[in-house]
Amino acid sequence: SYKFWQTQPVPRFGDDDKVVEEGPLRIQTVDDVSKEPAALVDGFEWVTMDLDNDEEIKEIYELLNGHYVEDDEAMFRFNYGPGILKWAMMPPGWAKHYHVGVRATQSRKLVAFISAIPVRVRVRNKTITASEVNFLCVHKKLRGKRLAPVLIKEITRISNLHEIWQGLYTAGIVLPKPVSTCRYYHRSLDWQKLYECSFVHLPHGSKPQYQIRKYAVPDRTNTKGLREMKTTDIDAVLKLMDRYMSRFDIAPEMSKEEATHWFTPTPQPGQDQYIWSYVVEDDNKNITDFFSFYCIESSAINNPKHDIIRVAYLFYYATDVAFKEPFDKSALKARLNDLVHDALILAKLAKFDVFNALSLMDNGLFLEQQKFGAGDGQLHYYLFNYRANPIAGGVDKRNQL
Ligand code: YNC
Ligand code: MG
Repeated sequence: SYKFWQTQPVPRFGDDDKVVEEGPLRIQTVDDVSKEPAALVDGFEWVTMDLDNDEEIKEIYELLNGHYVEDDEAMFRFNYGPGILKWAMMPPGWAKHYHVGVRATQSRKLVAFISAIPVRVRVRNKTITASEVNFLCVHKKLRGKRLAPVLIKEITRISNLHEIWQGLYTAGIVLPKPVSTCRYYHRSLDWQKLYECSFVHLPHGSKPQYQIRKYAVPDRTNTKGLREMKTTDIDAVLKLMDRYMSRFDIAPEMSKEEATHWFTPTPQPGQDQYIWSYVVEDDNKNITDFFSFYCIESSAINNPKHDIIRVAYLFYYATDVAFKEPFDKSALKARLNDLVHDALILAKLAKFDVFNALSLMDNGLFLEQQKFGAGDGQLHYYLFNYRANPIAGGVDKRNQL
């Protein structure tokens, strides 16, 4: 098996025990890279998608809305709106050539897509430039025809032509070979609606009103000095985040422009909000804490009562409590619980139905106390053309889950 992946520069299963020297698996130069895309089967052609063109972003939106990631029981499918798609695929450094589509030659219909963004990511003590690949999607009628490997090779070729030799990606399926694996956790905010969507079940011996009460949250936040983040906070937030993230084995390295994009995007007229960012400012005007979450709606497939659920995803966060010397795990735990509790309140006020988080960073310190429940989904993290030792659940070494 893995007929395609076994031909690619990725680690194999089986050589788990020995500690390896981390670095690229294959070294190439631009001269080794084909200047033309591989031919597609008859009747299909490569296109570059223009996300600034309203028609073309709509085509990508419609392909993904109908054919992108579903849960195992096909009850929900991601429904990224045009606004969040542009946010995700057009950060600083984005380029049109990383928005790769396949069209049917006759009908002009968009039938497949793959994208990448350039990122800097630190893996332990080394920082690499990588293509972060996302939104790989093949129309349901073209599944199982080995089109996905062709798309992956094309985004690799284009990255290589621009002297990017490493890749970073996540998937729900197991491929050779995850560098880290996380679990999804869900915290109900509108239990009744989630129940009507079969997203949650009534625990044996419970009653709906007990569940509703269990997940109720206050209607105002608690943390003194908590306020919405502004673009003028970026320097302080970046400094706080850099220091906080240095505690983990894998972390992004963001420029000021990237942090501005990811945390305080410029809203486009008429577009719904999809990112929420907050800071805590103390009496001396220092930014001591930061957290953010973003919105991806999911379509409730074939549900008679509800069309979509609004899902908040915990994004980055940081707190200076982590820098206390000596390290005080219980103080960090208390602070993170306060912050995430406020995040839940803010998400509820913003009409979210559920709040998601992964088993990474310091999330193990608050998931249980904040009434998150383990989901059945896993998220595997992969590096392309980079050999690295496994990273335990993305969790701080001093602070295992
Ligand atoms: C997947 N998600 O194993 P083998 S995540 C990678 N990521 O190859 P076919 C995948 N590979 O096993 P289909 C994959 N899913 O023979 C399948 N594969 O070695 C592998 N779903 O190809 C699979 N989006 O075309 C097998 O399969 C081969 O028609 C089979 O198409 C697959 O965006 C897919 O889940 C996923 O749209 C497109 O099922 C289709 O089934 C679909 O016969 C719903 O393909 C949507 C969905 C995936 C979301 C994502 C990240 C993708 C990362 C791709 C890898 C990037 C590598 C780095 C490149 C840059 C490097 C530089 C520099
Ligand atoms: Mg296919």
